[in-house]
Amino acid sequence: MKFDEFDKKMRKFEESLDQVIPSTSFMVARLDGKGFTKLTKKDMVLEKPFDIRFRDAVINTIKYLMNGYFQIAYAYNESDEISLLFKSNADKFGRKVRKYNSILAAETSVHFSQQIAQNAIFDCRMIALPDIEAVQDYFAWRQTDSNRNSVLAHCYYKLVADGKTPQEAAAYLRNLPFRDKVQLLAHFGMELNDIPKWQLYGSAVYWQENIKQGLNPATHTSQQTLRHTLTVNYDLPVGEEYRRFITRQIT
Ligand SMILES: Nc1nc2c(ncn2[C@@H]2O[C@H](COP(=O)(O)OP(=O)(O)OP(=O)(O)O)[C@@H](O)[C@H]2O)c(=O)[nH]1
Ligand SMILES: [Mg+2]
Repeated sequence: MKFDEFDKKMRKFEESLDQVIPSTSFMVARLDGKGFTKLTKKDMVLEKPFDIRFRDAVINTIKYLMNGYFQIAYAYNESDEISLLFKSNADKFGRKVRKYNSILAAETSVHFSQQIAQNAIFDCRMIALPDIEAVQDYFAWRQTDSNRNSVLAHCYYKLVADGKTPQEAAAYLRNLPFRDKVQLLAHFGMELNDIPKWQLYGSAVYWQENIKQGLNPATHTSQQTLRHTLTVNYDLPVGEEYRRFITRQIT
């Protein structure tokens, strides 16, 4: 068989699972740390349930991704997961799912590992969302997940500090409704207002436009330039306000 024919034959197998996200859809990637329960408990010395150094390592990784060649408009972090909303006109890698999944997982794993000085792995899944409402739903969903997980984690560590074994604490909380978990925290003297907002509702990184006063070297006159800089928000709005906020991040 001639090489050209051979190449064509083999490429067909290689491309049979290729998917491309249509330009009419919004593109989101969700990265999640693999086995971070063990990593954060056994391999790192961290405050429980939340540690600001862990959060900052994730935020620094997000900034690295956003400053790179990916066309990212908005990033959201809760626990060991990162959601990235790409700019509507993002066209890198022909919007091929396998490229985004593999390169984002690799970039995130390498950069985060450097931040914490040990090996950590992230997986990645690409998600195609049909319209702005679905984008709002997606981020509202992750924020609600953050809220539930955060309250659960605080309850768990309060129960363990109170003398329950990890198994007993997990079993006690398994089917406990959210409002009862909030009451349990109150029983231990912790109100929701006492918990930092970033632990309850996650953190976000996005672009902001700033006007910078500078000197035009050619004319020696002062001039204003528009700069896009990354901003980190640890005090995100919630509910309907968060949905409106998300809509403003779509570019
Ligand atoms: N101590 C501590 N643990 C954290 C922090 N942030 C995240 N984690 C832990 O990271 C884990 C993330 O949860 P999951 O993603 O569901 O669990 P996982 O072990 O990574 O499992 P897979 O994602 O399925 O591989 C939880 O056990 C959290 O307690 C932190 O700031 N401090
Ligand atoms: Mg994980």
